[in-house]
Amino acid sequence: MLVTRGNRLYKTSRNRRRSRMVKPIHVLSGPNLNLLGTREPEIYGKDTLDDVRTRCEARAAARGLSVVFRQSNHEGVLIDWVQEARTEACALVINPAGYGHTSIALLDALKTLNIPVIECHLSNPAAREDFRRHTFVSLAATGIVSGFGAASYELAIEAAAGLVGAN
Ligand code: CA2
Repeated sequence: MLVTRGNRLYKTSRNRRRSRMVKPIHVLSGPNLNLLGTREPEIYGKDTLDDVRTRCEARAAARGLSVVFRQSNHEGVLIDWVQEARTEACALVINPAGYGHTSIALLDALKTLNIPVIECHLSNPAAREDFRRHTFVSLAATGIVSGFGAASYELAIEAAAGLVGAN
């Protein structure tokens, strides 16, 4: 059985079962990603966000973990969810979408976290327009996964699982 102590996971035997269960990985997606799969498949792939959710859930389950998967078009809602992750998540995966390039408020919220933060992008913003080359969110990220389409989210789940010790 896997249990948490701080942000790390530990295995315990049945007779030494601890009451605290592993917290989920929170996966946040920013503005317009609710439309994923409906346009620009050559950049973002054909998967819908629901497909991405299914893939994340399967990856996490294979590591004995669960995910809370959410999307919002609103900066303040994303910030509220980042703050919630402070106490409710073992790690955070975030695709900030356009807000990654603009939002100091989102960066400030992410800097309050004491859990691994994996920034994730479907495309590789560094290989696109100049204005995508700077991402404020990266300043608070433990690591970044970009350019693998929906698989970026799965790789981010793998990275998060590794960082919290769910190997
Ligand atoms: O590559 C990524 O995941 C991005 O975060 C996607 C953002 C873009 O602003 C970033 O530079 C890179 C754009 C999200 C647009 O959402 C879509 C809506 C419909 C179809 C596909 C994507």
